[in-house]
Amino acid sequence: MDGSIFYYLGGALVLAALVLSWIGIRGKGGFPASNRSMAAVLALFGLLVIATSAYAVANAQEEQEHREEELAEEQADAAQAEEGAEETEKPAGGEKPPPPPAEENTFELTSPEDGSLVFEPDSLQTTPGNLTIAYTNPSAVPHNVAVEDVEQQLLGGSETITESDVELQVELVPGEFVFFCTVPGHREAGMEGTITVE
Ligand SMILES: [Cu+2]
Repeated sequence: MDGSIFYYLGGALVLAALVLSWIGIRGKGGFPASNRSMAAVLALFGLLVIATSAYAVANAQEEQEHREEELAEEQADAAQAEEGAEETEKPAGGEKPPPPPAEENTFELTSPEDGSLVFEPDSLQTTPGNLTIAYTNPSAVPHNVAVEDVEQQLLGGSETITESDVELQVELVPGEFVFFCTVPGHREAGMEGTITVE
């Protein structure tokens, strides 16, 4: 229902009261002028009051209904939110969540086919845990890969290969490490790189 009708009726009521007061104050011909006009004025007031009250009541009822609808909606929303929360909680309630990133990192490492004494890439940034170095040597020049820490303690080394690949696994803690080729002269020629573990 249009609430503005209520305001119009209210306004009309106020206006009528003001006009009557004004007529009364002017006092021309006495007030009320006659019984008939008195009855008409009273009837007009009564009509306005009744109409205003009726609209007020109707409005109130409508607002009540509206509020109930809103309340129902809110409750539905709340129920949905609770369901959502339950769903997100479920995995935690059941099996233990998987441990944080398996820390099973793989480092793909190669050397040039022409036998150049370099590793590609020559640096790696990784996280603590097990690191698999998958080394491919496509050249006929024998290479291997070994890893040592900053105190030159060897963590591990692969076999020496030509035209094939090999894997080396090392367990890394946070810090700096160096990977290199142990074939005499190769490391000195530049076959080494760094591993940063954070
Ligand atoms: Cu080498």
